[in-house]
Amino acid sequence: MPQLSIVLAPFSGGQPRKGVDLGPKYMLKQGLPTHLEELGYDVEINEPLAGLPEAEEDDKFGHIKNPTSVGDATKLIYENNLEALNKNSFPLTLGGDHSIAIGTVSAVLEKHPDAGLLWVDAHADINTLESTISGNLHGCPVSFLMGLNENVPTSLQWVPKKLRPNKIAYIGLRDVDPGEKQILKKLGIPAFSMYHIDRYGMNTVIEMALEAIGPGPLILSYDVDAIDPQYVPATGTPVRGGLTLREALFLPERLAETKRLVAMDVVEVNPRLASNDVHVVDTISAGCAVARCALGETLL
Ligand code: EXY
Ligand code: MN
Ligand code: MN
Ligand code: MN
Repeated sequence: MPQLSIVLAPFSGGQPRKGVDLGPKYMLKQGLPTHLEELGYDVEINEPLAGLPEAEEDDKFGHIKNPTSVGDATKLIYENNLEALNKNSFPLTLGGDHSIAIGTVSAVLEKHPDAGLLWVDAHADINTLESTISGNLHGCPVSFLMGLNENVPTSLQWVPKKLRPNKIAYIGLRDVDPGEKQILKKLGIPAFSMYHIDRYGMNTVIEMALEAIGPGPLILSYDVDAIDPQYVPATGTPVRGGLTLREALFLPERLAETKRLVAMDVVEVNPRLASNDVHVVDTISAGCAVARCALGETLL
């Protein structure tokens, strides 16, 4: 029986809005563990952040917010993901904000140095400590994974920096900061925006993204704000003009078919930002469906 570790990452310190830490609890309550068992997995639930104190508001590194708690939380998530991978279990990490991918992606690259990363998001999350205007670390995880920062706060110095620019591809981008555009261009990082999805269709975009990162195991880091806010309203940085629900689910369905996925994250679900119960249900259902599709659920 394939093993699956659901790694709970109720962490909100990478951005300012409370409630993104409730994501894992809501996704569990929707029945995700049972649904994954029904798909044939032997499921365990890990809570690496249990006991981690809440971020102190005055923790700053220049204008960068909460570097200590982001460093501490991501290290615990890294260790837990690596433990799962080492016992041949698939880590499905439920966020939390997207800063947690510093931990998950680092763990996979430790275990599988040849792994490629698909970053599904409205945002590129590749700001450096210099380029970030907001100072929110959920906008910066990729720069840490690639080692693009010179003066790294002590708490984040553990990050191995193993991600190469030719082993990541973005899908779904539509809100990229000018500084981030420069970095993407300079490093030649394959990035497929909503324009490319309209132009070529999701199926072809997936083929192009896989071609760009080459062979090897795959990590899927899925920010639910890639999906249009009409389907996923309860998220911290919604941007209109996103993926339809079918495009959003076809992507993980297609990746499951490749049998190359070794880990995934579902992040930025924030039930507290819903203006009514329907918004909560829509958002949580979409997040859970993304996970189930990546893990082999099919329509027929
Ligand atoms: N680029 C903006 C920033 O760096 O603050 C917005 C980032 C939003 C990040 C969300 C998680 O994808
Ligand atoms: Mn993101
Ligand atoms: Mn390998
Ligand atoms: Mn995003």
